[in-house]
Amino acid sequence: MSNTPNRYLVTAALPYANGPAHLGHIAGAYLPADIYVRYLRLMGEDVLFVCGSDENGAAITIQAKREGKTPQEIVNKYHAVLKNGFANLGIEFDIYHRTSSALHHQTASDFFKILYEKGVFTEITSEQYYDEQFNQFLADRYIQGTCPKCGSDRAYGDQCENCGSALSPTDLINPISILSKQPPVLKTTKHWYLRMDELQADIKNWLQNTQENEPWKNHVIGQCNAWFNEGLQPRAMTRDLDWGVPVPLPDAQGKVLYVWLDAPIGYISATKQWAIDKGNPELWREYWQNPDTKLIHFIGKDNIVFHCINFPMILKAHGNYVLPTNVPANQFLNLEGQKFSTSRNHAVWVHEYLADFPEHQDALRYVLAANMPENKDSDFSWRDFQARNNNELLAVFGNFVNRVSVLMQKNYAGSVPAVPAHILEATNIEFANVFDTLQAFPYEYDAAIHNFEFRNGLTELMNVARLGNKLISDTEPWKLIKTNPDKTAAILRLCLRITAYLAAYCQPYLPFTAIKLRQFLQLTPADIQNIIKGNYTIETGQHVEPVGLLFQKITEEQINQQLEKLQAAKQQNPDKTPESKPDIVYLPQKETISYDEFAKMDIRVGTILAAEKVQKADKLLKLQIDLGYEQRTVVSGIAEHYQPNEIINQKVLVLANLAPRLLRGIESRGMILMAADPATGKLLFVAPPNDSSNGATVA
Ligand code: B3M
Ligand code: ZN
Repeated sequence: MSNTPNRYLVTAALPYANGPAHLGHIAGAYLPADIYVRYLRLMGEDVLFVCGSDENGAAITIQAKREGKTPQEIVNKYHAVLKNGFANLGIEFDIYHRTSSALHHQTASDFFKILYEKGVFTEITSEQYYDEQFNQFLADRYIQGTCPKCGSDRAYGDQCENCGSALSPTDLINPISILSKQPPVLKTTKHWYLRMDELQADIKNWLQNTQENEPWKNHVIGQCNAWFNEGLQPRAMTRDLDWGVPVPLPDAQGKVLYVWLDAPIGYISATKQWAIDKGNPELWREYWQNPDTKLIHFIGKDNIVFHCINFPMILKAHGNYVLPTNVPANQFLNLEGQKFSTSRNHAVWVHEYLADFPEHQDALRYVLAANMPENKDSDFSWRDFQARNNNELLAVFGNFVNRVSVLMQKNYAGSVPAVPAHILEATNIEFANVFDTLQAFPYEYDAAIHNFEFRNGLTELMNVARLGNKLISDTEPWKLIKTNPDKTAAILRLCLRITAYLAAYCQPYLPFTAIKLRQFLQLTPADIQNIIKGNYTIETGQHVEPVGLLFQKITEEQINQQLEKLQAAKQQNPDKTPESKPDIVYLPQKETISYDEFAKMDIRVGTILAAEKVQKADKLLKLQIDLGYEQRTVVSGIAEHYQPNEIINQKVLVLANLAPRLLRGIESRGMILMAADPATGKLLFVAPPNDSSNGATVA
């Protein structure tokens, strides 16, 4: 709420144009970005919001093979689906660009050349899998084989989707090329690796300094620190592929830029295209090169290292670019208690939602914002969607506005009634709490949004609607008008004031509703500014239009249809389980103990705040655990099962009163409870629900 506008460049992760977007994507990056941007615009800040389709990489070429199309046909199709999906949900980018464009190719290519000249790459020749029938090197995703960790025979070269382990193609047992279905051969190939090891110290320093001015989310910093503690390694910035931005070097035939370099430069090329479209091609520099710009990246947690370490490293090495001010990454949204899965079609697709629930964009925005996975994974369920729409959005917000509209039409034919000054004053004094709340609300709302606490911001907004509902319920204007018409009129004016605040401030979350409210109160842009500045006045005789129903009830039938749809998808795409399951060996049960012996154990709910490998101990991780009443160090033998960065924010059960033990010179205070899977040997967290409080006792 400053007088001179700040300049913001806001980005949302570029989705791969190999499929449509689902609700997990929306809650993860696009909705929070849009709420943030809409609020900044409302506050008169200078803000540019860029995004686009990521149209390069192996994901696209695989999809093309699957659909029997060319990569260009695939990206054309899904670029349109993604773009329309966002637009129809009210996600308002200033530009939605694409990385198959000539401008992007040029920008990324030039960027690579400058980095190359600065000497930040090292050329490494290594052996990689090659398909002799198709005459091409195989991207990690093009190789399938048996997972060395769990035995699933459908693991990919980068990851086993059965057990979640991160893999390298050479880890796979019996690898097969998904192109020819033949075993690939190892062949040497040269790539350009970013010296992340050499650049680590510098970027770590930058990240620390940035924190001093602007706190970042704990889970984001935790993940970065886990990477730093492990030590960054050089990472290939090029790939053998025939689709994407060619490596602009003479000895690089058949090689393209890798996503880690190519995709974030897409933000820059999108900004350049926006500037060209504006008729001022150099304007992009204001956003990328003027040090006053605040650059904010909205992403999901799988892209944290990419945006917090890799991209800033590249920008810094290039020089003359701003670095991110904040990266408010979200965690993941689940669907009905399970991960979204594209391959199993366990998903709610944006375009299908919009077809099934036309005119219900704000209902979805509301529910996704209320459940946003800001600091931990959260869940979308159709029952919760129905309950929040019917019991909150409709029963609180919609009901209040509707009551005001009906009272205004019925009693005053839509014209703001006159009230004798002394009655107006007396009524305003009687309901001073309404003014107090309306005065405090913008500051709390502002703080929530600037802290990326969008759930809290929404609660603040709904509290304004609750305030209005309570005022009407307490005063019952439909009765009061018979005995005290002047006071009733004064109360209605107060209700209109509350509605005006809702009209202005619901815009970031509920933009479709905001349009209706502005029409209802006939608000001009100047009126909106006055509401924000706290000096909006309601004049006698001012006209209000009848407002139709803002929200519609979601029926049982609609919900059942959606649940059936999910169930049908599950039956068509059952979980892919390994064909040959290893024999299960159950450990014999231990000897019987008394209840008193059990009751001596103090088991508590905790959260892993930080994790790092213990030097020279393959099995051990050093964990920092928040137990609510205190934080402590626990050394746990899970290092062969989990990478430090994947367990930050994991909820755990801790045997809290275990006598301290010294492990590799570290005092370990307590023990994490793990389940050892009898089939795979994998250690799994015995995880309490995400909403359980740290320090809660277990018995
Ligand atoms: N499409 C990769 C991913 O989804 C990529 C993100 C680009 S953001 C610059 O993980
Ligand atoms: Zn596995």
